[in-house]
Amino acid sequence: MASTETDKVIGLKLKKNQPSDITGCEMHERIINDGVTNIYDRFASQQPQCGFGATGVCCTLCTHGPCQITRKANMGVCGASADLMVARNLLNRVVIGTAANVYHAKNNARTLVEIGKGTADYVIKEENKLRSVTEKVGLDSSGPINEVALRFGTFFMDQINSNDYEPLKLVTKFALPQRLKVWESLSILPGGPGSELMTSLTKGLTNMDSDPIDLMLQALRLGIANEFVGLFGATILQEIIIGSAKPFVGQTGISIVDPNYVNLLVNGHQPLLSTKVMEISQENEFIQKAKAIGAEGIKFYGCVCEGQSLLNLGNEFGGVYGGPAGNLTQQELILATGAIDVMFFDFNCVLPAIVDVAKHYNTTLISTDKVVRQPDVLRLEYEPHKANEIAKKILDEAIKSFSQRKHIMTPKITQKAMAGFTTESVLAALGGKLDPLINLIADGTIQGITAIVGCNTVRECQSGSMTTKLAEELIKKDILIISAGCTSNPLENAGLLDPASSVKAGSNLRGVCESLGIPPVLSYGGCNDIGKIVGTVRAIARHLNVDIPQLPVAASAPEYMEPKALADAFSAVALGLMIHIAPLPPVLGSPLITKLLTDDIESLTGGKVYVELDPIKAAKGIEDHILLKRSKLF
Ligand code: XCC
Repeated sequence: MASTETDKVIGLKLKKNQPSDITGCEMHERIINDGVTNIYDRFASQQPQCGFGATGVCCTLCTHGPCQITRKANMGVCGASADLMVARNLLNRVVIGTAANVYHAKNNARTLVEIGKGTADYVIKEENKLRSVTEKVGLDSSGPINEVALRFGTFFMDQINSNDYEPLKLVTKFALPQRLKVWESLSILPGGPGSELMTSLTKGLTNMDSDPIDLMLQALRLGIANEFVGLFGATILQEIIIGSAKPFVGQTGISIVDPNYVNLLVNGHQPLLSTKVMEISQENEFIQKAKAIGAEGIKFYGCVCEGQSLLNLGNEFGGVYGGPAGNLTQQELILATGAIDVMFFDFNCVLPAIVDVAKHYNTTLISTDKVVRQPDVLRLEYEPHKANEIAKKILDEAIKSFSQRKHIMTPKITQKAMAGFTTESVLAALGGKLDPLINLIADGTIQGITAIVGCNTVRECQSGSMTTKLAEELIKKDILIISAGCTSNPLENAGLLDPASSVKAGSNLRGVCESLGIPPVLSYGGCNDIGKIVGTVRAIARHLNVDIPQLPVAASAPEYMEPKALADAFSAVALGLMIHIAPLPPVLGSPLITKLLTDDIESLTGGKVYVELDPIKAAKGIEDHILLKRSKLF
């Protein structure tokens, strides 16, 4: 996109309930004209929404309720205070988020075990990484690679299922020693997440745990398990099986959908199957089948986090991967091109309404994991030993669906994006050592690092605009951005993953980006890749021999939307990071919990939550935090 067009996107005057980018607006208009349901219009029809739910003071757990805290009732029927309701509601959401991330990790571990047994349709891509993590957890890393896979995969499964009274080895072996001490002193060093989740759910029962502080400490335990199993753990396993990210320049946006091809869209977070579909789509049998029905070939696109994860794998699949087409709020708009033949989903975030949208645009939907089922939607559910067979069936469905297309409309503006960063590739760009990055931070050329992560929301018409404005403000202040999750999508739409966007950065950061040929926003992939960002932060802390809270770094989830993001926020706070959050989390009904999370908790873990809905003010708050840390460290 030319810079004048990019400016138009950024400067676009937002009307209520519409996307924040030109292409999104074009497709939104189309979907409205077609009379098809969409997230923007549904958000409008939900207004005004419930203030009790929004501030966390509504309890629906028992038949005495629903109870709400009002001016005339400062307790529920059971006597639950606003503090208890807020804390319990929050813990229950952190439970759901952690469970989902651990479920994802478990699927990866199962695949590794089956590779070890020789029954999976996969081989090990990153042998060295597997041997190194196996050694790190104290297991024998020698011998045939399949035996190592079985050993580490079994160990990982056992970790998930271990008791909550035995400290999790994945934490004790990988965390910084300074962090372990903090967590031990607070008694929040977690055990196996399966068991921790059971304990948390039990605490969250009515008339069980009525200590709001204890409920929040439990949420921190889950946050730690979430990071080391659900985020870091899941991505390490994934890298071992399908390979690590490498810097790569691709195209992004809804317009990448090319109507001349048989088109598949994957939506979710678990790329083991989608990479298999891409691999098999290059076989002559499928290329010929596509050509026989008049298509030029087969193309593949990603939506939500998986789109970002796949972009990060680079050019692995011979050009089959067209790129990330959109975020959660755009999935209906992508189908509205009328040129998606199959959309398959392997995890969240697939909107229930997609079933109606897909009917209108003749897209075949397929669920590929048992946790994401929809009525009347075809199920071809992933199992490690059936991946080849399922991939072929998905491709056949797409070829069958191609001839049933009608109403095609593809917009024009695509965007160039450089992605594929990890600790390793950032180090490689700097000559293989951390010193150059540390020196740049120490001398103030880079003031600090902010991880902008998580979702996009249509709330208050943010839809990417909050994320983009925040990032633009921060890079002006010479703060380097690392992104992971759906946040990368609006940042791509705004051109901030294009190295040319370094002109928007402060002069010092701009100089670094131009000399290295990188953008001022480095994408690490999907939201599970947040674990890799933490890996980079840990490496910097280790190098400087300090603890994470001492570093000039911060996190932000500027458009957080759902429970996985809340679990990740508790991971960040436990790790000692300040995490900026918008929109308002459901805690304001409790002065105690609000103060705990935004203030008091800093004296316990070193981390805290910072809530600010204005992107300019949020950037200033993050800068102040980074400057304070700098003044103490250097
Ligand atoms: Fe869903 Fe990850 Fe959020 Fe995107 S970022 S809206 S969870 S897909 Ni996690």
